[in-house]
Amino acid sequence: MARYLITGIGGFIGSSLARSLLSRGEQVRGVDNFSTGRHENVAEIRTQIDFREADILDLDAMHDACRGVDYVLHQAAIPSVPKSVLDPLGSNQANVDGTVNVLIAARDAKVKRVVYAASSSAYGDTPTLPKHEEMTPNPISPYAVAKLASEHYMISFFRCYGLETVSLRYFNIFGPRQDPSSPYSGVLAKFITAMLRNEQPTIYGDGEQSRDFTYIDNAVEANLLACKAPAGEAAGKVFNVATGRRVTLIETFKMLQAITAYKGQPAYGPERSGDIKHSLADISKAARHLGYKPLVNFEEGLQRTVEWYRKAM
Ligand code: UD2
Repeated sequence: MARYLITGIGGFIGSSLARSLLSRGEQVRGVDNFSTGRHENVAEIRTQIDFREADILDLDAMHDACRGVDYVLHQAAIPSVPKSVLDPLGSNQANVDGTVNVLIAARDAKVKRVVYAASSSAYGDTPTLPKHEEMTPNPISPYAVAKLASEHYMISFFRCYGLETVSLRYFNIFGPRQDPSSPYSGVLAKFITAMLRNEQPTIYGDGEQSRDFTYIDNAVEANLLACKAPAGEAAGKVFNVATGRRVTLIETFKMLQAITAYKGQPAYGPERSGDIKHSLADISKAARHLGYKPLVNFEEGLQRTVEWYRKAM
């Protein structure tokens, strides 16, 4: 049995990681400041975890949190491209300064490995598809820059201090517990909940933008593999975590119409600043080094997610 620290355990990805680890008999400690995480996400598992309400910007709290920990899964962040365009400083503090704190605390506590929630946004709008890890990053939004900067810090801490770090570039993760309530929420959480309430979802731009939407179970699996892979395969490296298939927003809307029986049409709004057009991953590096392959495809993931919101709403 190993002890895991999950930063951002109140978030949708952090709380999913916690549930999965608990079901495997692992020990879970978690921190969250509930700036974007939610109490409801951890309420059910609250008695099974060592939970500390803390901000990753608080270095002392991170030192405490890392004590006696084997693996850190660093998920805490202020996500959202448009939010970072409005507040680049806030994005940088949470997404860069916060990461450096977590790394310092993990280094000092002699943690075995830190796995980081990096982002596909690092690639930016490069025309080459699929995106692979050897491409030169081209971040557009402040959020993308911050996520990429933290990846570099991960690598730096491996090179300078020998702390084993792995960055997982998540490609639009979705699934149960993703918060649909903020204007900055992920598109699938917003579309699904709107359509189940018979409300009109809004497409920003022409709807032809595409994403490699990745169901949460695939991201959880990638984290577990990233902890256990031999250091020679994983440490100091960056991996795409995705499915290797992209769908447009219009296609996605139609698929959701079939699942939810929503009869209306989407509204259209202006394209978002900082948005990128197409996103598709090459997942062969993660397959080669981590043994990663997607467990749940997009259609199945959509079905499961709609089912979950149907019950939760
Ligand atoms: C980026 C990253 C993703 C993750 C996420 C965290 C890319 C390709 N992906 O997601 O990996 O780090 O940031 O926030 O950079 N949209 C609508 N209607 C809505 C909401 C969104 O049309 O109500 C559009 C939006 O303009 C975009 C697409 O849907 O074209 C996906 O938006 P998103 O906010 O779900 O995620 P995205 O791609 O910015």
